[in-house]
Amino acid sequence: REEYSFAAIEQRWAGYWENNKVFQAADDGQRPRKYVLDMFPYPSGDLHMGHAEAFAMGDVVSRYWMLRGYDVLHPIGWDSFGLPAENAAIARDAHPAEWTYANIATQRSSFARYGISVDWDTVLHTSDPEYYRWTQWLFLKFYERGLTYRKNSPVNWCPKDQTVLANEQVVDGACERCGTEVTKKALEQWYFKITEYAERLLQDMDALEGKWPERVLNMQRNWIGKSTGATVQFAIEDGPDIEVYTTRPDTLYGATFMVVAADAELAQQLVAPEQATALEAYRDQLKHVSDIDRQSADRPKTGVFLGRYGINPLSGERVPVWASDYVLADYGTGAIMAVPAHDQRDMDFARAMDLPVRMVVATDEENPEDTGVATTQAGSNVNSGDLDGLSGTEAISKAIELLEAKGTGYQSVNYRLRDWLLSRQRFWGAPIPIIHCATCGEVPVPDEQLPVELPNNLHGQQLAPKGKSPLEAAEDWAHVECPTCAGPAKRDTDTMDTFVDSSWYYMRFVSSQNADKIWDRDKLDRWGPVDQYVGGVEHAILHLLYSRFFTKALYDMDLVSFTEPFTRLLNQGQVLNGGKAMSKSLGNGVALGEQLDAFGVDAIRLTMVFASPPEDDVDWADVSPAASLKFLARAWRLAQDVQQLGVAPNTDPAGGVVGLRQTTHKIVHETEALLDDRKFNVVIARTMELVNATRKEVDNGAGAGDPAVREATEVIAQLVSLVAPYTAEDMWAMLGHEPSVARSQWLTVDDTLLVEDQITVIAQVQGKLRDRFEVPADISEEDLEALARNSDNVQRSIGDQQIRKIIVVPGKLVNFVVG
Ligand code: ANZ
Ligand code: ZN
Repeated sequence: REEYSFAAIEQRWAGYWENNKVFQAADDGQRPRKYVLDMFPYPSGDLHMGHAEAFAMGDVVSRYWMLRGYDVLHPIGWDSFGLPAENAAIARDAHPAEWTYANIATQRSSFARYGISVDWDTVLHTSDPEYYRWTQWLFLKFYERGLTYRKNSPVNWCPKDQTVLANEQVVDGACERCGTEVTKKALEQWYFKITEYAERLLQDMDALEGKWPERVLNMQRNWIGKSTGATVQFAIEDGPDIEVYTTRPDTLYGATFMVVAADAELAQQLVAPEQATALEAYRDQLKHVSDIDRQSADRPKTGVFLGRYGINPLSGERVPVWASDYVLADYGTGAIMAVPAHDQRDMDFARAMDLPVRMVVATDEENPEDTGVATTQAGSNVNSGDLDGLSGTEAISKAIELLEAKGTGYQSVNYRLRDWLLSRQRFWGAPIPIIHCATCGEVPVPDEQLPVELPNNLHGQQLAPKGKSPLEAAEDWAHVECPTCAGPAKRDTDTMDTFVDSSWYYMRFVSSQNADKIWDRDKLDRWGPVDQYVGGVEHAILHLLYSRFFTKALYDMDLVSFTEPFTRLLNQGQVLNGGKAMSKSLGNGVALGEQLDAFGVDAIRLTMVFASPPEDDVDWADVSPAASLKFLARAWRLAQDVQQLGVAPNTDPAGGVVGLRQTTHKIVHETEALLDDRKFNVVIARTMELVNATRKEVDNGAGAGDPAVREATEVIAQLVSLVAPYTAEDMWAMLGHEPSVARSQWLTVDDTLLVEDQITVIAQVQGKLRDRFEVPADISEEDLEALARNSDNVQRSIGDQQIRKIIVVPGKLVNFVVG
């Protein structure tokens, strides 16, 4: 008898699926479709444990849907532009493409070994000119629609990577990639107008409720940051009117001063001549303060009086106007009415500058005028003219009503979301397809000249960060004829943020080899949107928000027919070791390759999926790939037994032992619900139960020749195939079927086999039998007791005696002790 050997089994099936295109979607209109997608990998070295986990999870869904008879599209590609390749190229004096495509080759063969059910004919790489041609084409479509524009403004700058960053790439004031503290720089940069979509990005999340992790939805909601309040006009003596944005128009009577963002142009427009020098000095000093410090609550408040006074539109009061850094230039109107009694930042400023504090909402808290602690609870308005006695939303509505009547304010909405800064001063990205002409201005590169390919003569040190794009050095490349006037002109030398590439790749997959069109619209209509997307929570805002924006914009351009790209989202957990994320500095890394060599692909995949629910972290120190391997061998031996002693394939299972058939059908039935719920680990536990029940029947029951054993073993092969494709394929062949198990038919559950096991229990009073019931075997103690209590015979026997004690023996009896 052959022993289970993962190495021999892997060898037998190596290349089988790819060579036979087992996982190519038929797209023949015969069957309903499902589109499963894993976030595509970045080609930094070989696959690691994190990839192994994420792809194992996605594969469960993909393989399950295939077994359920769906035509499944499950593609793979590489997010292959980006900084690491460029840094590697500088270090090795090479071209980024060399490093990138070598890593892709390594990862590709690892993916093939890992047995992921992908269609290898649809592969794409975002750094291929055939792909980025369309990234550029989309840039121009957005440009045509006014959704791409260039502006000069202070931007986030990473001093180490020497490039600008989007707001989304600044995490706690640092570059999300290298951790360097981000500074500000005034630069002319390209933006996508994502703010135009803020409200739709927010509203459409309602439909994702329950389908996306709540955590991701909340992170996106917070990032979009909708706030509702009022825009209020203050007239300025000897100056232009100022508008302020406030969420608390009910506190208008407590506005004892105003503050303008010191770095906003408004501050310069407003400042009285005698204060201009002071303002300039303050602004200079600001340049050295990071955004994070500016917003920090415990930093002492600083500012400059602008020498101006505003008039409160409701009270008519005259209030001084200050400039400070705690007000941000690019939020709301860049100016506020300060209400120190009810806003702590304003309170701190008032105390620092000796400005008056006036309580206008009386609450249970101590008077802020005395304590210096702003009060924020709900209460009743005081010192507030017509607003006196009102509270909360009533006071807010009334204030807005009064402002509207005077024409000095209105209800308004603000979003924290900012436009997406997409240009980068780096080499390894899609060149921005714009030509700058002294005569014609910005000229889009005509379609027929796309792609604007990267020059291939730059490498090594020429790519070193210099604060301007390395493409500036490619003079032959940069200097071109203007497409409009044929005069001398220059290409834009910035490249696009790689998040632009990944914002639309899921659409390209439906026709990734189409050289003439970005996608085949019919195919995209048939396949899109993605039914199940799988990837890490680190993309909660960046990639997922950008993709949602792209989808909506493309819908508005009538290029796609759906408005949300990913119907369901699964965030797999991390793989830890010893309770901590694997890292070089901790020295707790686990090399995927070594694990695969030691235990085989199947056991590692099984271990990943069995360890915990997919959203939870897996601690590699707590799991046992050796136990997984043992289980796989046990499952495999059942197929071997059926091969040697069992009935032929396609034998009617109806004559098989009923007990095992009931177990099989019950487990398949449960599995369907569990898989819809993404409880993959529980599915594996059920599979283990089925293996045990079947083994028992083979060894101590009806034997391997019973048709129920074949039926159960075939189901086991299918369930095993969700995580352990090599073992499952081998089992399927031993069971006498043509490969592939992936294309086999899912068992149709026979409802008559689902009846729960019934058992007989008895009810006693003082140890004497009084009644009997047929109940489900797994009845709870409470239900059993209630059933016995309600029995007529039992009640008659107890009569008016006191029940002193009730003894419940699960599965057997209930005894009432009375007297
Ligand atoms: C008066 C007031 C009284 C305020 C009060 C709050 C409490 P959210 O909810 O985040 O939208 N604000 C407005 N623009 C600002 C800017 N550019 N920089 C810093 N702060 C700004 O916050 C809106 C509130 O933040 C506004 O309401 C304003 O202060 C402040 F008891 O106005 B409030
Ligand atoms: Zn021109």
